Amino acid sequence: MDEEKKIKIAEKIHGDINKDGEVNISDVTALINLLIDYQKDLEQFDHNEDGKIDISDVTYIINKILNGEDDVTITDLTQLVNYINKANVDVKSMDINNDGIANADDVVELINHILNA
Ligand SMILES: [Ca+2]
Ligand SMILES: [Ca+2]
Ligand SMILES: [Ca+2]
Repeated sequence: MDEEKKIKIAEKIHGDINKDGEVNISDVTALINLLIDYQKDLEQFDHNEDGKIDISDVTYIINKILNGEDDVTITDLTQLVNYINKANVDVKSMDINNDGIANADDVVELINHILNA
């Protein structure tokens, strides 16, 4: 396969996790490692438990604080906003099947792409 074609495939499935221009088994390993880290982030920051960390979690916490619920604090809000502002978490690059969520399904999707390539 020529280099251009490899890169085209990589772009098409967003599966080139380690950015070496090819989509292969090393990307599956890289994706799994990213997801393990991301899972820890989700446990801490996915307050509304929809599998994503985004502005809806900020709204969720603000509403809880306004309602006087005591299971979240301003500290939770600050940590969440700081997390969202960090540029190094790229759910899009992990979201192989484009459903907006990065999880084990995306690993399966990536493996299928590689097997069918
Ligand atoms: Ca790669
Ligand atoms: Ca969420
Ligand atoms: Ca996904």
